[in-house]
Amino acid sequence: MTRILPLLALLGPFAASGALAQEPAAAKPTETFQAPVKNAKGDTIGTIAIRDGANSLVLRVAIQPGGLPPGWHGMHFHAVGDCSDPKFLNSKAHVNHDQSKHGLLNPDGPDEGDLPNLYANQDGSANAEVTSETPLTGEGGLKDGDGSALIVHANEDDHTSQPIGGAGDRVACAVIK
Ligand SMILES: [Cu+2]
Ligand SMILES: [Zn+2]
Repeated sequence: MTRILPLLALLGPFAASGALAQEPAAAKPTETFQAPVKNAKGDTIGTIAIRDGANSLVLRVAIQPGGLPPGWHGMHFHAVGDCSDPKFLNSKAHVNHDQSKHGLLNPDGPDEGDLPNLYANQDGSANAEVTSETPLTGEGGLKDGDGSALIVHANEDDHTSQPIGGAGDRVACAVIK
């Protein structure tokens, strides 16, 4: 035993450097972000939590009871991190860097802002976790110069029609900046 241990100690560094040489560039560290979700009156109705890691951005949405009308709601990343007006029009259109068509089910889509629908329960609460290929930071990231916003719409997104899948008014907003 006493002879084997020093031998392993000697081999250890070589084995480790050999493994590292085959790895791709260092994996992107996971970045996190949290923000309140506000309704048209400016009241906080929930939170968003984002984790952006090596393979995907993971968005968790948690809406309190009474926060939303029951049923399905379109949900998108909009281009500007501004929730200051009651209709949330300051958040502008969907994040869309390459003139893609809107819609997760559109053959000419999706744009970078498109996300699955959010379902609110009978009590108006909602919890969901969805992924997006749009990064939090860096090229094309949500935290660009003017930020971005997560918008929840009054109606569900059909994921096909232009410009926003028939999702209607904007009813909730979270600044991502
Ligand atoms: Cu939208
Ligand atoms: Zn879209």
